[in-house]
Amino acid sequence: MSHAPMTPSTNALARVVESGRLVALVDPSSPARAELDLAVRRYGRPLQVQVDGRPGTGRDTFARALRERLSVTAIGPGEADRRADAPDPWMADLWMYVLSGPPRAADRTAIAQMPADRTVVVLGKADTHGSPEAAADVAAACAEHLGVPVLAVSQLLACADLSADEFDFLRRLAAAGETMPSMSGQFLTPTLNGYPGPEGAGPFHGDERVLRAGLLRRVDRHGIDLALHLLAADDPAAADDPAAADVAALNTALQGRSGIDRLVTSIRERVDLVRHWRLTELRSRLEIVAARGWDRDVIEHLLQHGEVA
Ligand SMILES: Nc1nc2c(ncn2[C@@H]2O[C@H](COP(=O)(O)OP(=O)(O)OP(=O)(O)O)[C@@H](O)[C@H]2O)c(=O)[nH]1
Ligand SMILES: [Mg+2]
Repeated sequence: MSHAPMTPSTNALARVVESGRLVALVDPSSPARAELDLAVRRYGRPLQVQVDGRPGTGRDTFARALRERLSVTAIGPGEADRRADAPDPWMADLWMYVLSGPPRAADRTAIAQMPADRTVVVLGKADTHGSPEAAADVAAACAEHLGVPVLAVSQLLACADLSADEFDFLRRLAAAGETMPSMSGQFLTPTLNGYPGPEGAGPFHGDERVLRAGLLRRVDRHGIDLALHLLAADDPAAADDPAAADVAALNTALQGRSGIDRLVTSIRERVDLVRHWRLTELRSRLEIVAARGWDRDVIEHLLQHGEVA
């Protein structure tokens, strides 16, 4: 989808609203004042991203990853109540479509209905493809099928927030030389009871099954595998990749391997488009205000000439 280039008057309108001068155009007692206030706040609201995809592809987790790692306002399909907190009405600026493998007919249909210039397609659950290289290959095949770029992201890893207890338990597993079994279910079997932990940490006495089930749910098999590698390979004294130093460092290391940061570029590339659509929205709001007759002259002049009469 293409869009009209910014006209000089739209550019000037942008300057007026972005410099905070829009509301001051009308008298504080004008009935238009509240409308302009609202229009300005909507224009300046944080970036809003809507996450879509087929059920089960990890859409809600993806939206959480965007919020927690990239600080954008994002909602997935299971989080409609979040819209209540958003400036009313919720309007997406960007769409992210989550695939979990090669696109199916339903994906193509859904993607075709989204605004092409503001839609970013991702291969989610990238960690389930065995290796980053394998995930990149699948993403490249998806991109070829769809004719748009597709980035591989592990949204669950991006949300990694292991607790101190989980960190301690993983450290003990790594010290005991345990690795992630090929069948996830086998990981649930306790092995550590009474096992003397790493140096200085006494024998283990927690609820191993609960910890193991929690880890699988929270970072899945690949996250556990990665954590065990980082904790086993890492020398806490080494300054270059101190993932084993503490739980915060491990969480940061896991998040850093999620690929979520690469979406920053995809978002930045679309910021001008978002600005364009927000100005279009602002214009139509102002047209409605002028049509009501409130401060009609000053607003119409602004819309036509992009400046104050
Ligand atoms: N391995 C892995 N699992 C993930 C990832 N993201 C989400 N999941 C899991 O996939 C399941 C579905 O995740 P949701 O985020 O609820 O996905 P959804 O698309 O909203 O799914 P529904 O609400 O069930 O339609 C959960 O068990 C998640 O833990 C990921 O990046 N990697
Ligand atoms: Mg969901």
